[in-house]
Amino acid sequence: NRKKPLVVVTRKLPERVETRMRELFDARLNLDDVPMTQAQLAEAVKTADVLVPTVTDRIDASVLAQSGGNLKLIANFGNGVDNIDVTTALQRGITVTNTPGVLTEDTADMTMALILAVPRRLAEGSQVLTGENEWGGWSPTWMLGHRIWGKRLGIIGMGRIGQAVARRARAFGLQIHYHNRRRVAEQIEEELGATYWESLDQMLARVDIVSINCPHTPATYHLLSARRLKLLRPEAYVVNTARGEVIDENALIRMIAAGEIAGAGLDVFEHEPAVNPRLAKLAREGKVVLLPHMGSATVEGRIDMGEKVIINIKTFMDGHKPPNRILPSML
Ligand code: 8YV
Repeated sequence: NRKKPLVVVTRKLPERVETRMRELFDARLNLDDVPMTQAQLAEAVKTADVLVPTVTDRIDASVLAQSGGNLKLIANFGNGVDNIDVTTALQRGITVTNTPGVLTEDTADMTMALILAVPRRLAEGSQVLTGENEWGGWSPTWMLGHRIWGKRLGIIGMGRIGQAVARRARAFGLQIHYHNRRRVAEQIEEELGATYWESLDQMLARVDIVSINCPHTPATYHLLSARRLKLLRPEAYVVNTARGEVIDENALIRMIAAGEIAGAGLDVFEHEPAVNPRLAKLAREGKVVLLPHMGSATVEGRIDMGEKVIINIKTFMDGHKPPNRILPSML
């Protein structure tokens, strides 16, 4: 009759997940769903055996410095682990896991939605009927967007989500180009009809739509820098469902406002939850479509993510290596 591990969960999770966690663990759940402060996080890691943070928790070196001998596992509720100082955690002997695989298709759907929404003026059209503007009736030259069929999509990051985006985009008649740290297997390239660009710069100069699908790491911070954004053609669109930090957001805003880039579909931002007010202005002008980090936000997906977290904790507590460990080579 082993003592149940003390598992601290920083945000409210789907009920089914919380019920299961209560059964299996000594679960401290955040039922109010108020984000924990840095001080509360530091307090939590002093006693917890396992911490379950989300994207809104910054588990940095100063929080980790407070961790007592108990904390052995950080089971992130989410795929991206840029909210956690993983290097410091590993140095302190703490295992870190994430929830890959279960949010791939949902995030790819949202990416595709943005790839369609911006060129086809979805938000603007809806605004005509729901906002203050009046619909004067159909006209042959009114509300014309741009076709995506036949255009070139450049995917940055050809992991699970990038490939799921490519499959969808291909079905919509887009030509698939990609840049990745490593070239993917030939069979996958063939299946996706994807062209690999070792040079991101060269790819950017040739594509009509760019989709960011890579993680945020020190190597990808501002990967779309002001210099690289300038390589895009003025007709190009940028879509980001990964992390805001991968794009120099100020440069993107400046260039869209100046007509040097056609527009953007953004689900993530550099300083979430704060969103640069200039983006809202561009949205009113129909140049950008903005979503509040909803890429993986489905009822089904959140339950699947919770189940992944539980499997990682259980496996770890049973003395085995959890399936979704973050290894130094992934950082
Ligand atoms: C989640 C995400 O909303 O998994 C990720 O990396 O960005 C989203 O799926 C968030 O991370 C939950 O913590």
